[in-house]
Amino acid sequence: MHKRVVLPILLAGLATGAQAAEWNLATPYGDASFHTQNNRQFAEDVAEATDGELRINVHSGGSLVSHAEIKPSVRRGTVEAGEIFLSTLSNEDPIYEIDTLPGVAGSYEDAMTLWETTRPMITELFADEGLMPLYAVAWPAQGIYTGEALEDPAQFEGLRVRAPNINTQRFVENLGGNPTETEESDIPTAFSTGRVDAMITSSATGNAMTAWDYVSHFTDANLWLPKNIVFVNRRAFDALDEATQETLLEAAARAEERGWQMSREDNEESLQALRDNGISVSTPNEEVAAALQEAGDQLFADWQSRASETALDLLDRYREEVDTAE
Ligand code: PCA
Repeated sequence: MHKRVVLPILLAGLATGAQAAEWNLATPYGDASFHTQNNRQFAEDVAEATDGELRINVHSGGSLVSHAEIKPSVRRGTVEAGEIFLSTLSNEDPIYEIDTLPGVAGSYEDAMTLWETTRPMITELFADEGLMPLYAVAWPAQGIYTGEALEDPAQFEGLRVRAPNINTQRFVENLGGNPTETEESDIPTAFSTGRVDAMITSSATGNAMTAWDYVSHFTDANLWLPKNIVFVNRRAFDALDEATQETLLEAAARAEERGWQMSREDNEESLQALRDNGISVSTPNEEVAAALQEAGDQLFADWQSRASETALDLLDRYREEVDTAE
């Protein structure tokens, strides 16, 4: 009885001669993150479109390797694919910080134009390391979570603020605060052990990390829309047959489009969830806005002094694009 079922499957495998591949994709973000959900959908799309020829296992929450180890592991090929917070690469090239600068891209449209403009340079830098970007997706705009209403910039004095990357840490310093870099998954511990009083992140992360357990106010300051990038080891990609490569890239393009849409929707849902759980959500008052502007200007000047000619040219090109689009 069994033979009738098994034999055709075996023959089908022999006929294509294909060797099914199984990849691991490591992400630092948890299952509650829309990025992780998008990655899982991407993996499902790939498995379905390739008839299981390429299966991608998504390992969430830093369970396979830690955030800092994801890119080195994918370079070595011990992990085939990974997702990271792009701006954590700022020590490699200031281009990676361009999406965490205030006053550059403060809407999804502009953030997408910024990605399209900088994608070729980032793709080249990744290629130099034997890596290939698959897609990048923006987080909702970054804002400030505090334990009290943020009404006076003097409140930043000595405030211990959790930040997700170096640039945000500098921003906090410019405001007079005391920054600590903390992984998203470590946010609850950072608050519960009293290491931080406040944090800069998105509505999405505030919601995923149940910010209401630690803070009471979210100042939706629309600072910037930083991105995650999903990438693959080039050798692993080259080892796939051409049809599978094509299918993978098509699924990646769809994941990018879907991801940006998910980000918009998550922002709305998360802002609502914050409110529903008792967090007061507001925009910065004039004094706070002025202080954020000043700290941002300083941050930008610092970036400009470090950025390469190519990065500065790309910023100019991006600005031209945005101006003509208006
Ligand atoms: N969430 C991630 C990165 C930016 C964001 O909105 C974090 O805070 O770590």
